[in-house]
Amino acid sequence: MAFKSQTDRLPIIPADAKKHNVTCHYCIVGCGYHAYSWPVNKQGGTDPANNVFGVDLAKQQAAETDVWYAPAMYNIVQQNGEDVHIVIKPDHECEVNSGLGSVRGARMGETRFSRARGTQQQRLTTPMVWRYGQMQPTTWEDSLDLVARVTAAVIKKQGEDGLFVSVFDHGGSAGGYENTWGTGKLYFESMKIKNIRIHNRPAYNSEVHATRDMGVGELNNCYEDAELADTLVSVGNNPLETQTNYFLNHWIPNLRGTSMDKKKEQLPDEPHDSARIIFVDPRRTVSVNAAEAEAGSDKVMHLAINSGTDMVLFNAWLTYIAEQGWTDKDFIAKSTSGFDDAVTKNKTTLEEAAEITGLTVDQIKQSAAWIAEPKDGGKRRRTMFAYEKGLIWGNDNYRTNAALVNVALATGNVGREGGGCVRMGGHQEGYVRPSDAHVGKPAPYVDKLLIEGKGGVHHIWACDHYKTTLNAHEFNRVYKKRTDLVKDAMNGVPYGDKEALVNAIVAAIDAGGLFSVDVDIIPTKIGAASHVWLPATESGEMNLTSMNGERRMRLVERYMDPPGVAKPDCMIAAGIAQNLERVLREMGDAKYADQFKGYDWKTEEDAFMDGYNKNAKGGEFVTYDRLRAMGNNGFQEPATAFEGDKIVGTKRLYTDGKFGTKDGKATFLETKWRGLQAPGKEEQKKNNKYLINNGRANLIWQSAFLDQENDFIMDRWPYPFIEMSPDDMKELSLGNGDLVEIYNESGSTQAIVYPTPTARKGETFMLFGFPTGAVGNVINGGTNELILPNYKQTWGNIRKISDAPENVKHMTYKSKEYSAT
Ligand SMILES: Nc1nc2c(c(=O)[nH]1)N[C@H]1C(S)=C(S)[C@@H](COP(=O)(O)OP(=O)(O)OC[C@H]3O[C@@H](n4cnc5c(=O)[nH]c(N)nc54)[C@H](O)[C@@H]3O)O[C@H]1N2
Ligand SMILES: Nc1nc2c(c(=O)[nH]1)N[C@H]1C(S)=C(S)[C@@H](COP(=O)(O)OP(=O)(O)OC[C@H]3O[C@@H](n4cnc5c(=O)[nH]c(N)nc54)[C@H](O)[C@@H]3O)O[C@H]1N2
Ligand code: SF4
Ligand SMILES: [Mo]
Repeated sequence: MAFKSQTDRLPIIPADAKKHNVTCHYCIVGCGYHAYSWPVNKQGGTDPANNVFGVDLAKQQAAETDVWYAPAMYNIVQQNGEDVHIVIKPDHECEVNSGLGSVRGARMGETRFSRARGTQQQRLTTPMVWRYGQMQPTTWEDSLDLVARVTAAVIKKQGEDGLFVSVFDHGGSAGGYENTWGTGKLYFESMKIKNIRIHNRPAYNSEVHATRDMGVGELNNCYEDAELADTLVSVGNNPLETQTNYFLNHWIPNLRGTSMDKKKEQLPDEPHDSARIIFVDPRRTVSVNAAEAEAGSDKVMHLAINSGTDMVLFNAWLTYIAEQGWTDKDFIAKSTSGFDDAVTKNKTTLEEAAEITGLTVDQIKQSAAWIAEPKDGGKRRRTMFAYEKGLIWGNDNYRTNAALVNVALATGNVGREGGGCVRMGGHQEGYVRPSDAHVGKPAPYVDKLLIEGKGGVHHIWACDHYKTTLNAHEFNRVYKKRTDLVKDAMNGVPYGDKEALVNAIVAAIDAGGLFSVDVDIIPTKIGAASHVWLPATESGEMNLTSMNGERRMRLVERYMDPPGVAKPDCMIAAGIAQNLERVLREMGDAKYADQFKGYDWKTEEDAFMDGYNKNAKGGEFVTYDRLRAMGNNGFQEPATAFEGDKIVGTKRLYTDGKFGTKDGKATFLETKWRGLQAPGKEEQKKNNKYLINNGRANLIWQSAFLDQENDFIMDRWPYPFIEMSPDDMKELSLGNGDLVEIYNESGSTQAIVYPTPTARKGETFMLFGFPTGAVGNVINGGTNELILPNYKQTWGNIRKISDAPENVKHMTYKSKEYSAT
């Protein structure tokens, strides 16, 4: 039987409970929540005067009531050392989610650290160092001293290029403006670190260079545009599962026709209908299913292209739309450059495109018409283009990204209501750092350098490459070997003799070793190789700011104590800087030591003021107090003024037709098809039978770092799934839930088989980044010229390891789809 929490009743929130603003820190959407907390020895009552809702809870509430919360939203945490009840429930007044939760965000309560209720006991409560042959708890003073001594010794020997860094660049938790600034100041201002990579890719670069080079920032519209569009185009993106409440609260109303009043009111001079939607994805996702169920299948097109061939489709759209005269000529003339050239150079016939993408000529024609054919009366169609990891981690990222932006620009759909050409996004954003210009372009391929034995120290901030990088099998093998060299050396000297210890570490590094420092909230897979763990706080255990996919900035107020002595990442960065300053001074290098001044922040708010307030565009208008007052609706960046008692924001970008290039004109780019571009992909495809497409599932957040300790999730997914067609299963004699190995020339990994009738033969889909099986092991090291990984185009073979393991036998293997009736 499936897991049940067996909670009979929950305490009622009393009328005088504390109420904090919370933005869900999981995905880009950034849904508004409130955290209610009150002393553990107190409860509210059903009488209107005795509960926070002010209603009679003894009566049955209406179906759509706001007056409820689930066991998953509840916990007992600490505030200033005292136990308090906490309920973290969706905010109905937040424009982003209008009270919706998701199967991730609505579990924020039960995934908090609680000694009283035993949840998330995996959280790190104290720094840990490798000592006497194992990780041992210690103090901040001791651990940071070791980090600083080894880091300084390596920099003295190898220069700053000997320090390798892996670090988040996002908002939400593990990030936020406070923490990107703290780490950015350390590595880009005090130092000029070049061998640095971002959490999700092996170099320090943009995921979407092309659109930026064209002058079009990737988050240029607002969520309301999805309610105003005539046509939605979703490329390589599964929004029901990955941007859930954006899809449910802003796309579905348009597909159902319930945003029609809004359309008529805001855009009165043109005809309106409910939206049509086009999905470009080699696999049928549950988003396609949901769109069909809600809009009717005549309004939904699923273009199931051959993996990695998006660019050809987009070039064919551009060619055909230009031929039909459906372009926005005024906009092209006034606000862009290079249109004619791009149309000539990217010319792709419908037949050519059909051949390469596997679509029919009719599908390509019809989708182009849905995108660009004028509406009745000749008004231009409003089309919103949204893309995410199927494009970003797809074949030939730069050109494919550019080819899509070409279509959006040609049809005049950037900077207008119901338009936009945008990333759907992953985490929230929260980037403010000193310039990274010294890193260069292309940026160093950090993983490759580590595998080649380069670097002496590695600082890791909130990433778990063992689960989430490419070429992971080889990376893990070498990383373990190199860090083991240092562990063995540390085992040979007494920890208390600091000088002997550092000398032994440095000697091991000289012999090919690597010293590893992991800043995380839990012990991770890569952390098993590390020598120091530094415990960080999560969102809610500190004050944290970030913005969502429509640039909506909010403050999450600290609503609970962090576990043990965990600190915000920005304060840990400050601690590393201060210790480096001290150690360098002791070493007699006063000049270099001086570069590590300026970290005397007392709180994360000080880091915010030093970073965002001074450095972000419009940052001078933004303070914690002002953000707090703006509540869960916040404002949309960039801020342009502070008027009355409100921060004034920017709803959409580029409404004036001026873009982010030198001459203000958006630039069309040449995007010629060149097959599977990343080195090794064509061979891999030739040599292996199955496409190992991979990505996300609704229930699981990222590498399951919190989910792995959640009974509900582990009951459903003790192993990663691999979706396979019943035909493929039959050929390999596989039953539901059988444990299989996925293998190729780059490595191997494991998953359980999930029968999927809609999967095409030979095309599988595996959950990414899971603790009990990581797809990264079979992804080869090939990237594009700018060092962007190509996780999605992966091919492997599959063999059975065993019948379904005991802990998956209870699982359902029903279709993940639902029907409208
Ligand atoms: N095969 C394949 N690989 C992929 C992808 C794919 O689609 N397919 N997608 C890529 C993408 S888009 C992403 S974003 C990456 C994700 O890759 P990672 O960033 O490596 O994975 P996460 O699970 O997000 O883990 C982040 C770590 O941060 C820790 N953490 C959480 N909050 C905090 C905090 O506040 N402070 C600190 N210091 N630590 C914290 C967690 O415990 C966890 O160990 O994977 C990439 N890899
Ligand atoms: N539930 C949940 N939500 C999340 C996350 C999570 O871990 N769990 N993570 C967040 C993060 S960090 C990110 S980056 C986003 C990612 O959000 P998405 O990009 O929506 O998610 P993915 O599942 O990685 O990939 C999306 C789709 O790309 C398709 N795809 C594969 N190959 C191709 C191709 O060649 N062409 C096209 N057009 N499509 C292709 C896959 O079939 C898949 O359906 O999700 C965010 N939201
Ligand atoms: S959709 Fe994203 S931001 Fe909203 S509750 Fe779910 S995980 Fe959180
Ligand atoms: Mo991501």
